[in-house]
Formats: sequence, C-alpha cells, structure tokens
Amino acid sequence: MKKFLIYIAAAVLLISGAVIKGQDKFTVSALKALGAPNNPRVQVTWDRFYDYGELTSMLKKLNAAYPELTSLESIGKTYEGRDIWCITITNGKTGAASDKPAYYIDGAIHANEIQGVEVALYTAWYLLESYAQNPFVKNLLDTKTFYIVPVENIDSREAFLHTPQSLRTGKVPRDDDGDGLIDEDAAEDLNGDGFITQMRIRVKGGRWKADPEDPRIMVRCAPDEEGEFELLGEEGIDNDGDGLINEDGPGSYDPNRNWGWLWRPDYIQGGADRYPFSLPETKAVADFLKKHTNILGAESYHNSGGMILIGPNQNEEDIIYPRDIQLLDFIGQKGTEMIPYYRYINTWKGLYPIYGDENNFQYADLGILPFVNELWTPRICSAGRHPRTKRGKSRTSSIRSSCSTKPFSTGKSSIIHSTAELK
Ligand SMILES: [Ca+2]
Ligand SMILES: [Ca+2]
Ligand SMILES: [Ca+2]
Ligand SMILES: [Ca+2]
Ligand SMILES: [Zn+2]
Repeated sequence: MKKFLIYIAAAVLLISGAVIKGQDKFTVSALKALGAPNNPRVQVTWDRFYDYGELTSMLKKLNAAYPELTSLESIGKTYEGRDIWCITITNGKTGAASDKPAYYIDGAIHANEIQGVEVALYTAWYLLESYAQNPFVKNLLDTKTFYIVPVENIDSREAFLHTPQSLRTGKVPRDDDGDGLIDEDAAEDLNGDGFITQMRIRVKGGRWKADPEDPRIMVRCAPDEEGEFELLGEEGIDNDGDGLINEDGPGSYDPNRNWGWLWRPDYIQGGADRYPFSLPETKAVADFLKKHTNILGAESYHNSGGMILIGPNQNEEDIIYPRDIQLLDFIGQKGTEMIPYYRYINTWKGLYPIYGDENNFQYADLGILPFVNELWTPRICSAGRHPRTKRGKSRTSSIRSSCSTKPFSTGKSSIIHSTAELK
C-alpha cells in the first residue's frame, strides 16, 4: 500500500503546488514520503478487511491517539443508519484545516469493491504514524489537509462481509421490475457455501469447460471444441412466483451514476436512480465536498483493473482545461510508473461513457482535480504463481467487466466461477 500513499502524496503536492503557487514545472519530490511508520500508537495489521464496527473503532483510536492532528466527524447517515465517517488530518497548530489546500479520499462507493476502504484507512494511519519521524509527511500535514472518507457505501459493504450478497448498489429499497413489490426477489446462496455464485449445468456439447487447474473456473471453449457446461446465471429461486428468478434484489441502482453533473435518467444511464443525489450517501458526500472549498484534488478507490482513471466520462473533452489535463496526465503517468501493471486511462475513451458520476461532479461542479483508482489487476497474479496471462483471453472470457468484480483475496474470484452446479 505504500506505493499508493506515495502516489497520493505526489498528487497532493503537485495539485496543491501547481494550483496554489502556479509552478511551471511539475516535480516528483513527493517520493520523499518513502518509509514505514515505526512503533505506531495504533496497532493495525493490514492483512484483512475491516467491517463497519472495526473501522469505526480504528478511526476513533486514531483520533484519540492524535488529537492534535485529527478530527473525526460523521458527515451523514446511510439508508440503514450507519455513520459515514470522515477523518480530517492536518496539524491544527499551523492553521485550521479549512485554511489549507486539501486532498479528499474516499473508498467503496461500489460496495463490493471492498478493498478501497483499507487503502483509505491505511493512508490515514500512515500519515499519522509517520508524522513524528518523517519530515516530508510532517511538512505535508503542517501545510495541507486530508479529508478521508474510508467508505461511502457502508450498508452493502457490510452485506458483502457478513452475508453471501455481493452488491454494487446501496440498500435504499427500489421496485426494480415495477410490480408494486419492493426488493422481493434477491439472489440466494442455494448450496450454502457462503457465496452467491454463477450456476452451471452439465450439457454435452456445452460452450464452457472447467479450468484444469481450478475446476470452479469456467473457460469458454474454442469454436471447434466440445465443452461440458452451460451457464445458468446466479444462484437463486423465484421468491414471488412471477416466473423470473432474482429480478428484484436490494437496491439495484448505481451510486456512482447519481451525481449532479450531466446526470441522466435511468433509461439513458442505467442505475442513475430517481434524480441527482436521491441517495442519502451521495447527498452526504456531495454536501461535504461543496462545503469544503479548499479541496483541490481527490482520489476515489474502486476495484478492479489496475487503472488510474480521469474524466471526462463522456465525449465532453472541452470541459477540462488544457492546463488541468497536463497536470492530470503528469500525475497519472507517474502513477503508472510507481504502481506495477497500472494503466492511465481517460474513462470515455478507454472504457465506456458514464453520466452522473462522482468524478465528473468533483471536477465540473467543484473545480477539484479527481482520479479514480481501480485497484487490483489479474496481471498482478500473472507476475506470481498464477500464470493467467499465458493463456490470455480464452481463460478470462469476455464476461468479466471492470469496476464490478471481486478481488481474489476475498475468496470470490473475479473470473467466471461456478461452485454451484445443477446436476
Ligand atoms: Ca419488485
Ligand atoms: Ca453458493
Ligand atoms: Ca421472481
Ligand atoms: Ca430469488
Ligand atoms: Zn467501481
């Protein structure tokens, strides 16, 4: 995680330096942030995921251990009533947080893209625990402010960690199929293994076969090859007897299509929900950002794909000032040099067009220079013991999509997998 911190530090320094001081040349002096905290006041092991209760406790411990460097506030409540925490980090003795250029960080607006939360928490922990020993970090916190919201979509992230559900959406109830019933037919873990996975059925001559190394993984057969399986969709039953399976689960919108800049209704932009900021979580974060006009740069952590993304997120390139693009390009490309297997991509050119996302709202409405960081990539596995890239496309097929998959470390593979089999 340290490399992410260095990359963020570089982004903070460069954005604030360029905007505040009008420097002509960008530098990479943020590399001075190298080094791990010694003897931390708050002991944390970074080998697991932390749920809402645990991360709340961690933030309170950091706040108690570093009262002079932190303040902790709830910036709003989620639909299910959990606090959306923001930890503000700066040296209060050198000036109020609001008087300094600031960098904003958040994680897990998409709830099943869970590990951005730990990256955001690690950033807070690293900054605080390094302050006394690391002159660069000390200078950073003496002159700049960090606002860190480790998790936006807490309700569904809790569901990910404690139930078989893997939800991108939040939990605000919605009638997805217009039958007058709300969230009446969610997916079910039929085989009781703790995961809701894709189901498969044995069919002679099917288009899929089991991966020889890991038979849970489905590999698409070559056109002239006879397979053994067909895919049936996710596990579940027809709870309401309407002939459709799992047609109306919890929520079922996309919180990252609910923001105010170029918002489009659901029939144009799927997942947009009813109107901009109709969701309590996006409204809370937007209100916070609007109130803190000292925020100059931002980073939102998603999963997956190993990408540093910038806007604009549709064909509206002229909304970004050329000077801003220069700075984003410099930081983004520097990030790809620092973080293995990452690519620097403009979203609508390199991925797909999006309306109403957080990233564009931050830039176009608020003048913040934002990045989206798509954590994790299968190519990291290919560098180790898992030789994925050698077999390339046939293995991963075309079904995996970025920003909607799960990391291997959760035990829920991002590759099509079928632990539930219909005989
Ligand atoms: Ca319904
Ligand atoms: Ca299951
Ligand atoms: Ca149904
Ligand atoms: Ca169901
Ligand atoms: Zn995402």
